[in-house]
Amino acid sequence: MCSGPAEPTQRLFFALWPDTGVRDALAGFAHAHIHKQARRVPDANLHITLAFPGSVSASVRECLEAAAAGIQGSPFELTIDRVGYWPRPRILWAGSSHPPAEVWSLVKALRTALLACGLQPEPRPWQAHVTLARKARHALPVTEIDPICWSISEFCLVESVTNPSGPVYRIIRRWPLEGQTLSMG
Ligand code: 2AM
Repeated sequence: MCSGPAEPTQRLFFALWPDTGVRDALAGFAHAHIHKQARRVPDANLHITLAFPGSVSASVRECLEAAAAGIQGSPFELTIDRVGYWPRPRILWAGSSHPPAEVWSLVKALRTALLACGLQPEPRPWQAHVTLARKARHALPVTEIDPICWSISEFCLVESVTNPSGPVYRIIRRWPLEGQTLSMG
């Protein structure tokens, strides 16, 4: 049996995108502390991934967008106060020692959205991190950093396009966290 032409797909992920102040603080730390041998993530690409659908068709994207639009959440603050190193992927990252309950709820809701759209969420437990550099040879000498306070009032769906010069991320939709509460009675 012949198969038809492959359906076009987009590589997508849900993320928290930093505002200019947070991005500059993260980039400032990375520029000051990360050796040039490591491949620093371009400033414009810094983010926290919440869930990773990967390559999906237009109909799955529609399903994900509809599910995301139904997620209710309140704005919250996330403090970036630590850095770490994962030796296997050779990644240097910045993260939060105490991710607030709201971000866990958001991640859980997005995992449910992925499942509802027929996708398998990442089996590894989610870790609140911003990848700062790849191909890093070793950890940084510090594990704590001056806290960067990140006020979060939306999450977004991002497309990742791999160019010869590296990945380019494009925010394709944003959903506000409006703090809606159900009225009782
Ligand atoms: P990383 O920063 O930890 O590498 C775009 O590729 C974003 O999606 C990156 O932030 C990347 O996380 C994340 N990502 C890539 N592949 C992934 C996977 N298989 N599971 C979860 N997140 C992934």
